[in-house]
Amino acid sequence: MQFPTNLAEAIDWLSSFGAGSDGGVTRTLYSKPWKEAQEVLKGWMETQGFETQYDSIGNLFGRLSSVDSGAPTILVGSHVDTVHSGGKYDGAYGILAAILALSHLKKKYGQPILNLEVVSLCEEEGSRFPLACSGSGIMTGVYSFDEIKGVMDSDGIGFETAMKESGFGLGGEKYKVRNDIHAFIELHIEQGPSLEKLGKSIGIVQTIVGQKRFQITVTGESNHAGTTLMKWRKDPLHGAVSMIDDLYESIKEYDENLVTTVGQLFVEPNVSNVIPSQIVFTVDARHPLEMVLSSFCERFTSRFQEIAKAKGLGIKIEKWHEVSPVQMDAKLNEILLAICKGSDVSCHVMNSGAGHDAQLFANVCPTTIMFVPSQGGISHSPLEYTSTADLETGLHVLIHLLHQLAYTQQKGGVL
Ligand code: HGY
Ligand code: MN
Ligand code: MN
Repeated sequence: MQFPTNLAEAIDWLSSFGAGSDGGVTRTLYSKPWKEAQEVLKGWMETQGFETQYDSIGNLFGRLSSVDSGAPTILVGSHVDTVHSGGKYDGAYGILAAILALSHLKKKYGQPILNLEVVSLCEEEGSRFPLACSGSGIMTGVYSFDEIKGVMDSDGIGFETAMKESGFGLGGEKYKVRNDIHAFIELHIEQGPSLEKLGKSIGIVQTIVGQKRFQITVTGESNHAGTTLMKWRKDPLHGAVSMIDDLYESIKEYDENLVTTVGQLFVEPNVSNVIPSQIVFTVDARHPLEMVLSSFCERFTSRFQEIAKAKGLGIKIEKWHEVSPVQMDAKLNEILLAICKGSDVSCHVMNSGAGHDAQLFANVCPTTIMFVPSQGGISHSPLEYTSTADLETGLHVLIHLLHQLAYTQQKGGVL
């Protein structure tokens, strides 16, 4: 296997695992391309002299041990899974840059004072199972394995079954939550237009917005499209359309930082001359303030109930993901700001509208995430693109940050 020697090569190399004919990348949790990607990342890390290992759910680690085995660990990385037909950079960039950064630091400075560890997190997107950030969530103890092991994908395959088929699995033992993480650092594409519009090279994230994701099931009476008068109908699609319209109308009463998306809509039986029996659609809502997010979600869920009642329809509202807004670590961000200033790298302090694994790590250790620009702000698409120059700037800042955290501090670290 020919491993990459630089970031641009690495991005193309990793994106070949799960590459689609539309130029997108699909690497869902425990799929074949997902496993191949983890395996080749493991191989590459080993050529760099890192000690590699998987944990029992498939998070992959590459460790550069400290001179002092009892030292705490600085963890750096991102997620290896993607959305369906996603881009080359979302998640992958953070893993690849971390490997190159540790390899550079090892070559230039030798063993660190604090342990340095790359992590390729198994799942963040929620693109196979109705759960997101399972890799970081289990690792940090925010999620318990028991609460997610039975979750099913759209083919009815359970999380634990898929995990074991992929060669992982809790042999009955409880997951050992990592409590040795001194700080978590994530380098990621912005997935939005701000840095490009402002002409800035680095985004320093202050707050990652909170998000709540729902699955809504509306049921009615399926019947013949020709013989059933409108007054006799209990049409769940008509109900769903009223609900979705109400959702997009009501959001106008809130500030522009509240966003909501209906990303999926399934019609049963999905036949043109049959009144549907059931509609399933998703709602994703996000805001930097928990209070606003909760009030919006309470409002739309009660409105959906009212609409269903008025139309004689059944409704089931399931919230399958929620994560609160989190602040990134002020001390880490102060160091980042100083590094950018010292290296004459333009930066912008901002919020993240996208969710990230950093949101989970922030529950257990000082955490920050920094961004590089996304061309046109496009992401979760084959058109996702970040220039090599911008990728390299992010890597440069990451190297400086990791050097400061793991090579220049006493055992107690800087935080
Ligand atoms: O959906 C998100 O916020 C992230 O890109 N998974
Ligand atoms: Mn991501
Ligand atoms: Mn993503």
